Amino acid sequence: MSDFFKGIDKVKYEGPESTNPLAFRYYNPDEVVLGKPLKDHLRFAIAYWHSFAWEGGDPFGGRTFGRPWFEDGMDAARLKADVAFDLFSLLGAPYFCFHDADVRPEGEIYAKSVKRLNKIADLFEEKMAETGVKLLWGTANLFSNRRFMAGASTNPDPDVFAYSAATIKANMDVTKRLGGENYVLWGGREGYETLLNTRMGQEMDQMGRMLSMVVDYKHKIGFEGTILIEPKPQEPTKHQYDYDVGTVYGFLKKYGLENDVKVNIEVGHAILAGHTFEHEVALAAAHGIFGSIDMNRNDMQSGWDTDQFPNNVPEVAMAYYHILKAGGFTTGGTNFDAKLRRQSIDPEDLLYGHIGGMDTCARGLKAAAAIIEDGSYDQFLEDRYAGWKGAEAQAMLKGERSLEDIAARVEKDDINPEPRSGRQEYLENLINRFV
Ligand code: XUL
Ligand code: CO
Repeated sequence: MSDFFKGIDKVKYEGPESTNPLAFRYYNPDEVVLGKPLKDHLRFAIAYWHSFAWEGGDPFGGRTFGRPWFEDGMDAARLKADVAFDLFSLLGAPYFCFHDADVRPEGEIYAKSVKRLNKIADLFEEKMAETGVKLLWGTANLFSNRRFMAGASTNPDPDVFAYSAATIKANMDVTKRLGGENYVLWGGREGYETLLNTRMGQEMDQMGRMLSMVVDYKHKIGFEGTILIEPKPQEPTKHQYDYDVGTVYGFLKKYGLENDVKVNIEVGHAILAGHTFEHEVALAAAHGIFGSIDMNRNDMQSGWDTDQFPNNVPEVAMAYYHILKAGGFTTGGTNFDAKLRRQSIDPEDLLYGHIGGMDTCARGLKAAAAIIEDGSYDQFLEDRYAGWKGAEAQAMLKGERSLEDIAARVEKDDINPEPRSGRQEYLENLINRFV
């Protein structure tokens, strides 16, 4: 244990009446909901980048956080790992997630970066064995270094494509070695700033090729985790190819990867794409590509990705409802892709952020479970679509009827549909009983 969190004890569940700011009021990891402990439903993960690598800068000013590991070099990286595992343990978070660039200093050449990554992975192996904390997913940072400014797999320079492929390979190797349950690809620079200098079709083919190689390599090394794409419409590039779940699904279909790749859906990215978070979750479930979530919230007044900790129960409850209806997480989980505000400079702020986020998610999940247990919402949907159970409706759906067949029946039976209320306000009130 490092002394960064000196004086702070392991966070415990104390119940809704507790006034202790360093206790959980709703997240009781062992509480059984719908037959499963909360910790196994939620599968919380802490993101290394926001909590340990981010320095508190904004476009108008630099670092605000004072952290003893904010220097270059492997000693600093080791100290950062010590503190990271301290936080995971204090919070009782079962998982963590990282990019290569979060955990090791970059080397002057590729081989050196990989060597350093593997050194830190050795340390992670020890710490994971000691603490029982597991890896939800690993990923490569293919967006911060200036070599990636025009894209990673979508770069006009094939050497950048090659460098990216090599970097992904190294990160998949490390993720497999650490027993990671997923491998994530977020294409921060996979898009363009101006069409004037961009061949979109060619760039998409490059991206399709890279993803196909990732899937081949996964099978080759026997990585049992899930490959996940994380959609986002823009930021940093103006147009990103992985815009949203629907766009990613079309991309996967085009390159024949829809059975090998799923999605990691982030709250703030859904909002940026003009959707609700639950829309993205429900659509992924409908396509059979739901994988995992990056939990956070956006500031509704700003048009960018603010990555704040979630604190709005209704906002997360319906997302967990759709996750539960889809059968819950398998290899996925709830990763806090959330960072402190830049004035929150103290070690305990890292705990407040995560405690609030974990409590919000626990309340959301419990509300979702209560909606399911109550059953009246599900019954409403059942009734609304009940007509489709009829023999003729099934025949239409199964392709056993042509347009002419249907037209003949409509004419013969004098079919004249009577509109029925969609009951939106009734449903909003119904859901409000639980959230
Ligand atoms: C960026 C973002 C990333 C991914 C991993 O908006 O969400 O942190 O989650 O690369
Ligand atoms: Co994310």
